[in-house]
Parts: sequence; structure tokens; C-alpha cells
Amino acid sequence: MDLDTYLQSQSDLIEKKLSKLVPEQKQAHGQLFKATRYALLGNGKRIRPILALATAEAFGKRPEGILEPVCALEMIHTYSLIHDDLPCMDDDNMRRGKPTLHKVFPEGHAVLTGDFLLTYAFEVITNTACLTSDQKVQLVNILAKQAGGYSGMIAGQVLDIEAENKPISLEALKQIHLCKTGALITASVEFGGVLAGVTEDILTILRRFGRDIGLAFQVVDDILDVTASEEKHGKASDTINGKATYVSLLGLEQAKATAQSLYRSALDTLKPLPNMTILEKIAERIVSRQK
Ligand code: GRG
Repeated sequence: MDLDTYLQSQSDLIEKKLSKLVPEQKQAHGQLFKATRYALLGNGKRIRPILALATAEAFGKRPEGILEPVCALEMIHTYSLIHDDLPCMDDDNMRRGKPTLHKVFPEGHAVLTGDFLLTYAFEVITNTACLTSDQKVQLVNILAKQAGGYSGMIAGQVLDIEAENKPISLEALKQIHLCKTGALITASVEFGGVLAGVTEDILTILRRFGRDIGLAFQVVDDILDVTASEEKHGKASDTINGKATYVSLLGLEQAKATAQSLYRSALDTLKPLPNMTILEKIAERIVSRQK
């Protein structure tokens, strides 16, 4: 199967499961599910759950039965986008090619939809029938840590806000990117490993791979910020928001070289493991993508 067909088929599985987890007909909660479906369904690349499924599959675990926990990654990611777009943060008008949630629903609903997705993600993991209690605890721990506040996504967001409109070193920007974007991508690869029941040694390798592709993902996002149109990228430019990027610090060519170097490092990390073709191809797509 070629990569595009693979990505589409995994994305379809994820979309279907997300829709089932937040069903349309559930009307007992005011507009909560309607707002959640607006933000969650359609148009996302689903790279985090796809990475988790691909990692699990590389170790022989089929997607059936593990779709719920990988959807939890997409829920956390979508909550972060909703909150990041709010007037008190980036104040963005467009996300995933359509108006941001707070432009369509009241701002309070957008806050609460993000809160709902954050907490529901953990409920979904702990409700998954085919996981052992041990696996559930591991997944909850990974997600809490990587989405959380001392070295994860929230920490990255705080550092990002504090760095706005200030000169910043490349090392400091790398730290922000690793936390803000890299942490959840690392969690996705770790999820795949835990779901397939790999050893701690393999998890360590996967974590290193996740860190490289997570950083590469954000460096490419910085590149697309200046090279892709808003229509293609689906959101406004970070440069306009007064944020430093790899391109603003290094220039376009050097930023591209950095993404390539992270890609090569990610492939080197996987070398000791067999059957890594699909992860290698996804890593390549992360650095060559156009949106
Ligand atoms: C919790 C408020 C709060 C923020 C956390 C991750 C984050 C910090 C904010 C999201 C905003 C952002 C632009 C983060 C950088 C990561 C990134 C490139 C997000 C976009 O991810 P894609 O490209 O988006 O996977 P799709 O729409 O395809 O899912």
C-alpha cells in the first residue's frame, strides 16, 4: 500500500471512531457535542493518532481495539488548538480551513469544549475494553506528562507566550518547540509502543524518534508559515503574531537544512529496530509535507 492510501485509510478509521465517541444524536448537553464535533471532525491531518497506530502496527498490533486510546491524542491536540485560538491567546480567526470555534459558538463554549476534550480523553483511555490496567495507567501517565505543565505542551505554551515580541535564542526556541509541539508527538509514538506491549528499551528508542520528528514537525510548520498560503496552511501566520520561528532566526534555507538533519537523526534512531518502513515513510512525509 502506498503512503497516501495508508494515511487516508488510517485517517478514515480515526474519523469514524471520533464521530462515534462524540455522537451527533447526543443532545442532552446543550451545544457541547455540536461544538465539539465542529472542532474535532473533518480536515485535521490526524498525524498524532496515525503515528500511534503506525508504531503499534510496526510491532504487530492491528488498529482494531486500539482506536479509542489513539483518538484520545487527537482530542488533546484539538483542545490545544481551540484554546490557542482564543482571543486571550493567539486570537485566530481561522483553523483547519474554517472559522475558529469561538467565532461560531460563544467564547465560553470554546473554553468549555477544550476543557471537555481534555478530560474526556482520559475517560476514553480508561474505558477501553481490551487494555490491561497496567497499559491504562501507562497511557494516562504519558498523556498527563506530555500534555502537562513542567516539560510538556502547557509549559511550551507558557514559554511561547512569554517569548512573544522579544529577542530569543535558537536554544530557547528549540525548547519551546520541543515542549509545545514535540511532547504530544512523542506521546503518540510512546502510545503505539505501549499499545503493542514493547519493552522499556524499545520505548526509549521510540521516545528519541518522537522527539526528533516532533521538533522536525514544528520546524516544517515554521517553514510553511512563510511558504504556504493561509488557505493551504489552514491558519494565520505566527510571524504576524510576533513569534520567533526557525525561519526568522535561521533563514529559510537553514531552517530546511535543520528539518532534514532532524529527519536523518530520526531514521538513525530507528536503525536497531526491524519493520520500521512505515514510520520511516511517515517521518519523510512530516518533513516534505506542504500543509
Ligand atoms: C493548551 C492553550 C494550550 C496550548 C497548547 C499545542 C499548543 C499549545 C497550541 C496549539 C497551537 C500550535 C500552532 C501549536 C503548534 C503545533 C502545531 C503545528 C499545531 C498544528 O498541528 P497540525 O498541523 O494541525 O497537526 P491539524 O489541523 O492538521 O491537526
